[in-house]
Amino acid sequence: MSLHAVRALKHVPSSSEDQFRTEVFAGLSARPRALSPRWFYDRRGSELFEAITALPEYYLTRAEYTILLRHAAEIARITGIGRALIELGSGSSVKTPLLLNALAPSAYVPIDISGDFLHQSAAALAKRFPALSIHPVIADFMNPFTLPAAVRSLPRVGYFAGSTIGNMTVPVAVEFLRATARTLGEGAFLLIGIDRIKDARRLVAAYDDAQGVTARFNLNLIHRINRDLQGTIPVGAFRHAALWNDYEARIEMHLEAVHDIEFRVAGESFSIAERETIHTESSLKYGPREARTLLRAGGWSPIAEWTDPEGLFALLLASSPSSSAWPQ
Ligand code: AVI
Repeated sequence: MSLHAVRALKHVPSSSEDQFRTEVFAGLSARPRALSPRWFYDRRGSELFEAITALPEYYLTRAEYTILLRHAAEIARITGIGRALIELGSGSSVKTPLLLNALAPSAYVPIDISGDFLHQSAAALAKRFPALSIHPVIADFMNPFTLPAAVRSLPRVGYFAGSTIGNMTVPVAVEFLRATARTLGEGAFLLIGIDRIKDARRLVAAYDDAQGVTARFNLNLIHRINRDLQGTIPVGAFRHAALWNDYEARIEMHLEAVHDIEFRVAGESFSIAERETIHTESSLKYGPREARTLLRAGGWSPIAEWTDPEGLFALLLASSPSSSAWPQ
């Protein structure tokens, strides 16, 4: 990708700050209080997430990497080479190169809401793959978006890594999968990483690591509110909490007040009592059958799947239906 293309990246629309304010007001006023995890990913949050992926307790990224290392060639045999690779998320410096090498895409389209991070990772990949045509798109892939003109006539394979689908509720995940099927079009493939249900202690450790990186990631949301919405929230008044909700099959992350707090955000007053929490993220985990059912509900046909040797994480390959079987 040329520097020109990097500079041509659009800025996140200013309305996103209005949306942040609206969602923070609504989330802090709701009972239980909750904020969307998508607000984690400012520049610092994206850096902290990258650090999380290297933690000993956070097995997800390593497991998915191992699967790609072992099976990328097999994936390419099924999809064929030379498709446009559309990555939903800005791409990881370790996993994406494995796919780029195996799939030999005719174009690579990373899509991410964080312009800074997208810019950085696209530039790093451009250095490593100078012949690759890269078309970064700043967009929230939860909303409809248009693929760059350069890839519109190419067959496509989508990649949604890291079990990010786990951060969506089931109805939202189904809606996302259906929207992705429409964007990628007939004859497309989707390669998707989905974390599996497993021992609760292992799951909780992955979201409450000994070095406290996940805690900093969670607490960064308060720094972001203070910075972007003129907040006066005392960061030290919150602690990071991660728990396994077995009934909902999800890890929940919360920010828990360690004492009663009063603060202001963009001129509005809020108070939170000691031990009350703000629910900041759910990370749903799926068994093998539930994962396939989810894909089918989203309009995709699962055709192959692979796991790491410990069976911690799964990578599923699905195909989009022909027009006659198009999901309604
Ligand atoms: C991005 N997503 C898949 C991560 C997860 O595992 O749910 C976000 C994360 N939250 C805490 N650690 C990692």
